[in-house]
Amino acid sequence: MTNALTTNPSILKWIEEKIELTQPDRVMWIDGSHEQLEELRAEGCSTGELYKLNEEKLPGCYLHLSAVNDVARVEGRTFICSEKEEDAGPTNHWMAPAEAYDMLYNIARGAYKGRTMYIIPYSMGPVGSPFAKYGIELTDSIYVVISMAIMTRMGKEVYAALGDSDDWVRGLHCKCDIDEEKRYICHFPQDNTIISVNSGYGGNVLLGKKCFALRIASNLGRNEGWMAEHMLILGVEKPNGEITYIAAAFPSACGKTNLAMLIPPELYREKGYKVWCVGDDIAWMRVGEDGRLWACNPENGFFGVAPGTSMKSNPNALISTKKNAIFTNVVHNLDDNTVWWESMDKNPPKNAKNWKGEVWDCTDGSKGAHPNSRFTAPAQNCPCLSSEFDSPAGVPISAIVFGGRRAKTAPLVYQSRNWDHGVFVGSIVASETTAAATGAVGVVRRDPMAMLPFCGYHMGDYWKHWIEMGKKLGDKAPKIFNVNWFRTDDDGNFLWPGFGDNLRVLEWIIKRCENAVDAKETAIGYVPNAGDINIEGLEDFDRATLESILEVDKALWAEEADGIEEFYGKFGDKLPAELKAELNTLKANLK
Ligand code: GTP
Ligand code: SPV
Ligand code: MN
Repeated sequence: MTNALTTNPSILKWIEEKIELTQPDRVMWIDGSHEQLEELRAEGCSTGELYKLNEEKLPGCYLHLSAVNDVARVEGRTFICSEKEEDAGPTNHWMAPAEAYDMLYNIARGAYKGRTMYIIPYSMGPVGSPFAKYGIELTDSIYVVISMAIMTRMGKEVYAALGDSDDWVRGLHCKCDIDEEKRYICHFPQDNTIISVNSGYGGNVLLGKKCFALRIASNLGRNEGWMAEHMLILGVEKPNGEITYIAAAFPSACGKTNLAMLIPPELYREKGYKVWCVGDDIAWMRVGEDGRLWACNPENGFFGVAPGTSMKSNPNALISTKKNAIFTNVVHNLDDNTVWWESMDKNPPKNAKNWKGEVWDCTDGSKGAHPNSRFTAPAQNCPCLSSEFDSPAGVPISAIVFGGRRAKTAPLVYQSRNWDHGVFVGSIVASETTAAATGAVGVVRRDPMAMLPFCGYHMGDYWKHWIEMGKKLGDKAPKIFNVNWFRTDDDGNFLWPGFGDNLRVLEWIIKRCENAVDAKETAIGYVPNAGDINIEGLEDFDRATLESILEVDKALWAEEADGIEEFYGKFGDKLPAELKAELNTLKANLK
């Protein structure tokens, strides 16, 4: 093959087959160089796929608008194509591999005619680290190439790291006609292969992210004895310099990026507290040589929710977007060629286009940015990026935190009694749905470990894997907690201030890990004594409100237990006995 950047036979063979299938006019081997990326950005601007933004105010930044019918993940069109249907489990859509390949190849046949095939080599995790896994994505989208350059370690060093190995993840993306009826995101765990057709939206086409780092990697982790989770990773530094690392799983658009980049309240800043971001969406975790659980963020950038990101809510995220970033489906401010979204500030631009590219009147009541509009920003831009970000060993995790968006029921925070009970707590996560996926918003659904749309195999086997990891970790296992920042009053107002003030809850969590504070035993686990959550310096928030959001309402939890039992019913024999026992304990505790 001409200009090939590798002699790896498994890569060359696979690419030759895909060239034959898709029939590109041109093939471009992406090497990761600045020059090549600049050339592609310029080409993207010339075709309208990208807009170059104000170089003074947003240097190196671009705006991209996806098709109006293509703005979020499509869970109904996402498939796990395992050999056996049973291995996909009741929470995934399944298609037989032969049938899926056949259908997808029919869609992909000739799909690159008149287009260029870009060959993207990328690493999830620092190249050469024990965590690293490699992938090749073929795409016909410049937006995908320049986004992968931010979100992954992309470039020809991946070929050097791979040598002649065939241990790499195959990814084929074809934009086709962005036809919703022919949109499919398919995963073949037995072949380490992902095929995505008829979409241009990040979550469906940046194949290193949810497709590889969660759906395929969860299979790899199960087989190889590690974990791939939908978790942020952060470090809390105390005034004495000690850093405690926490991993937290919340469903999409429920606050991972915000928590990962938290700025401590003034009171804590004055004392010398700092929070360091290791990752905001995905954690790969394995047992280290010391027997503890170590975590690494396999990504190299943030694909964050834009609306709501402001200097007030998340300055670190906003600052991360100020250079070399890509904005998708936000408002284009035509006066100064910058971007805007709801709640960025109180000054929506007067002369602007909305996320659909239409002239937008900010006074007409319509939203300018799509609720799932996103920024793609290099991790290195983040002012609070952890010095361990590139560490090949990862960071040691002391606490795992689950959470969701619940107006009622779940208290602000509680701790599980032990690892198996913690697995139960993760398995019963429920949350009100958000705009991150197509479908109704605000409906409570079960989202175990925030992995419902991302677990690449049978959820019952996944829970079993969690239980086995606990056995391996023994008394070195992280402590497991659940949080809920989203309790509301009768008028729907959030009761807990959230954001930076969430550190007050993390502080309690860390103290529990150090056995430095007592707790109240309740039917669902350990809940803080209200006096142990520091509310000093909070305006308009009193002890009575705190007590109200720490409350465990037995009647609501009895309903919850019924819901869990019904949900568990889907898993039949695959429901681990440990979880069944935990449900029985919960029911007994509620009597
Ligand atoms: P994905 O990238 O989809 O996985 O989302 P995420 O979990 O990283 O969510 P993100 O941090 O982007 O937050 C999503 C929404 O939740 C934003 O609108 C935030 O303003 C809101 N949010 C985050 N943290 C809090 C909080 O502590 N309290 C309240 N009330 N809202 C929050
Ligand atoms: C999520 O939905 O959890 C995201 C965005 O992080 S996407 O990459 O679209 O999955
Ligand atoms: Mn996510």
